[in-house]
Amino acid sequence: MKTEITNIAARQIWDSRGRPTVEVDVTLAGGGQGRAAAPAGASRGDHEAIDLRDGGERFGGKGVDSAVEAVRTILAPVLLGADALDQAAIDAGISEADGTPNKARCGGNATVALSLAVAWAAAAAEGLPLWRYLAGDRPVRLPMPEIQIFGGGAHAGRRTDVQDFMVMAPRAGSVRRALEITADVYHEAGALMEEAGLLAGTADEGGWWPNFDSNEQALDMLVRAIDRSGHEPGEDVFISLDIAANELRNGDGYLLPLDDARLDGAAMVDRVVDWAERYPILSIEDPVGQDDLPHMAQATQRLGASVQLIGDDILVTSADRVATAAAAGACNALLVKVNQAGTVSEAKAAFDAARARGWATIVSARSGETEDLSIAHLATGWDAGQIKVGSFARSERMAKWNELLRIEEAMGGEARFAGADGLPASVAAALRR
Ligand code: 2PG
Ligand code: MG
Repeated sequence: MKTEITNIAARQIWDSRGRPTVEVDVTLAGGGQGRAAAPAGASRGDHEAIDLRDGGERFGGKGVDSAVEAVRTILAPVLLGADALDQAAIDAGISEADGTPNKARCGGNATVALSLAVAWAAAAAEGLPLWRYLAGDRPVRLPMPEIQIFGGGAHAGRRTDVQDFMVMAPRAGSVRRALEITADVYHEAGALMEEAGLLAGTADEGGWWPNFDSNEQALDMLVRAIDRSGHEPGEDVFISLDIAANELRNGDGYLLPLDDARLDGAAMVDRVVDWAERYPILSIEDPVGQDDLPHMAQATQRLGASVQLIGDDILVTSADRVATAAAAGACNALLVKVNQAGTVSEAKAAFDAARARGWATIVSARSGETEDLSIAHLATGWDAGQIKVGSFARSERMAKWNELLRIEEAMGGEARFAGADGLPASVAAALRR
């Protein structure tokens, strides 16, 4: 059998923050090869798969020798001889060999790199790009990018309480055009901040590291940057926020030091609704903490007709948590991070659970990344509709944007940009009105 796994190699490489991470190579009998590397989050939910780190003094405790060893001694023996085309069986084998609910034994960093490497090898054996292999015969769309302009929260020394200030261009018509528009806004925002003496460098995902005095100052400056770049805020370009409120939890409420505010859940929802009413905001991620379903439901009820409400830390790419949130009326979109689930199949199950409920789906990078291109292919091949990679600088980010350009080019006349159709149906309809 050409697609039988004959060799699995694992090694430590370095991620975009200069931290160790796991890379895996998979080789098949027919010569097909696949490679993938694990990303790493900084703002993490407690319910996501756990990365195995060595601890101790070396590399701040972040060494991955134990995770690399887990691939070699626990996971590889189970997968050698298996058929790479059967991703479901591969991932079931990985989960079984790990034996914990959150990949604590082998590490989500080990399992995700292996699971993705198998998918790449299978696609190579079929002579297909990964996105096409994943799509099969179904027509798929290019995802609409969500791109960070200012970084904050855990990605920029908590200089703003809100973690990601991003833009979306649902009417761009193509990835190519969406990236051109983003380039205009990104550079204009940098120039504006420099003029105002507020520019302090770039944050973990390549966005501008700001010296703002309030969260609203960031929103004001973003609107000005869109405007000055020659695009119309609320028409061509919209704002998307990742509040990452899990990081703001304080007792049973939320602390926003920049705004000198301590808010209970209801007041946090009020604050976000107020921003959505006063700024051209199309999407909000994690406005409350990972277990605050009641307030996520409130936010969804109040804003969901015209704003996308994404669950990240609250859903952690889990089909079960999607079901629970949906039953509570919380969220209308799922952020999909394969390493939160630990394997491609578990992430796909969460993705399918979200789509079955009419939700939108956004395939996402982590704040710690490598040159790995998997998410550009997953977002396209699964027809996710949206993708989030971080900002418009640093090659671990640009590698994904550039890969989408190549995919768009390869699709030729058949290329279709998801645009507004990638949003929840109510939000897309509101945009069309
Ligand atoms: C998020 C991600 C990406 P991290 O919160 O959505 O921005 O951050 O990878 O640090 O969890
Ligand atoms: Mg998030």
